Amino acid sequence: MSYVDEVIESVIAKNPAEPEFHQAVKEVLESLRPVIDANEEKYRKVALLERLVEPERQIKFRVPWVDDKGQVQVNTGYRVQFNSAIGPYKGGLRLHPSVNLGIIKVLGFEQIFKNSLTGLPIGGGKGGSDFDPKGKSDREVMAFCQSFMTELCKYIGADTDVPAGDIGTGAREIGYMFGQYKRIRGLYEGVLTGKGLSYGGSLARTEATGYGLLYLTKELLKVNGIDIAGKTACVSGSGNVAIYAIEKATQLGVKVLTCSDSNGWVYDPDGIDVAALKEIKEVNRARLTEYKKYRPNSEYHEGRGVWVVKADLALPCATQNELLLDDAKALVENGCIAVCEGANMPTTLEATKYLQEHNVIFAPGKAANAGGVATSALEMSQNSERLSWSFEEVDAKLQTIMINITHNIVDSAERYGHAGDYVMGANIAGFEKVADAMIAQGVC
Ligand code: NDP
Ligand code: 2IT
Repeated sequence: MSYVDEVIESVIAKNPAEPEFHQAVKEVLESLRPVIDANEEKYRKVALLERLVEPERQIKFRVPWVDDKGQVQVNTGYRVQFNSAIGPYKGGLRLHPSVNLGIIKVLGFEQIFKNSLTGLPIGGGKGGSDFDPKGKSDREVMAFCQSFMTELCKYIGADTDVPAGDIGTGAREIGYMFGQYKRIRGLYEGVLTGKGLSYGGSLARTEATGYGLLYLTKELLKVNGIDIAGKTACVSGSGNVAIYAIEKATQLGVKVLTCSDSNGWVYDPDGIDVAALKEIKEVNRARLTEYKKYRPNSEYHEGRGVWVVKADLALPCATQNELLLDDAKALVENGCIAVCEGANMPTTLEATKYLQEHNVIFAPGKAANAGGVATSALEMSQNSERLSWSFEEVDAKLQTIMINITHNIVDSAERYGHAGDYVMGANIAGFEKVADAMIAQGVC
């Protein structure tokens, strides 16, 4: 049996209750086959893959807090510190009822390769809780965040593990967590990123994931001889990533026709109005049903459906497994040119294969959404030197990083004879640096 198959089998045997993790390991290791087969003896000897798929540490803890009725609630908190070969653990905190250890491990595993692709010194980690901030009062969110950080603060630090935002964790949650960390540890340090600008946050971090997605999309289209200006796009989601993807797409001359939340989706034939979207989602924390009040020409539909709208580009920016095989078929039918993932693993494996087989340019999230964590690493740099850079400076660095990632994934795929397979390109480019560092550091 090949080394890759052996390791996949042992991951399934060792983690029987984590089907999402099996899937993620399979996806990555399968596409790394050309590199692993070429170095099999060297990697086997040091059990490189067995170490790569085993988190360095995983922490699971109780998060008790009191709701507005005086009732005690209990959630589960997680932090998976997956790999520190190239830097301190780095990755977001997801607050969503669907969170469990398997999901956090999947996201932490992906984060290793994503963070490596940025070219910056950050290892892979992820965390979160099954707490749902939706519908909670500010006080309840604060009570949860303080309790969560009371335990998490024992395991993180500016040079060990630096969490950030993800689904359900935005500037408000990061603020409450930072306050509690400072209070308990007595340290004013860059322990979290995505902080507010008045206490160590970086300009352009809020915009970074969405903007970065468009910088990569533009460059990847250019590599393929296509100009992004004048194209149409479908976007899913209406959170941090989606909002700033829509904003940058619009600035680049793309008309964005859709966005969505977990209840329904909007079609706006005149192009999504970003200012209206920001007011609904960032200021009022309301639902997309409100959008029609701002744009009477738009349509609101319950349920899912953004991928059936005819557009040149598809940018999934909501959550995992939101672009299914039937959606991929509809996109191909409608002449879609490119799918670039703003979210983490929004496209199922079958849908990805179908798109690639039908010559749709496909950029995986670990490359396409790396602008967020890259800018988090820039926030860490600013915190270390106790300086703040201008928006233009951070944005220029972000653009350079995304352009470098684009060429890196294109070249890596070509190097192994799979030109145009950017999933393989991203996995190989991300893996090589981590593998070198792990081997250089010996058995650890
Ligand atoms: P937000 O919480 O700001 O927004 C999430 C959006 O996705 C909301 O519109 C939400 O709708 C929708 N959504 C969430 N869960 C579901 C679901 N199960 N079904 C349908 N819609 C859903 O999160 P972000 O924008 O930060 O994150 C979006 C994606 O991007 C995630 O996959 C995240 O991991 C990834 N990502 C985020 C980065 C960042 O810097 N924030 C960086 C890199 C990747 P509703 O409000 O109704 O729940
Ligand atoms: O998935 C991701 O890359 C993020 N949620 C951002 C992580 C970070 O540390 O900024």
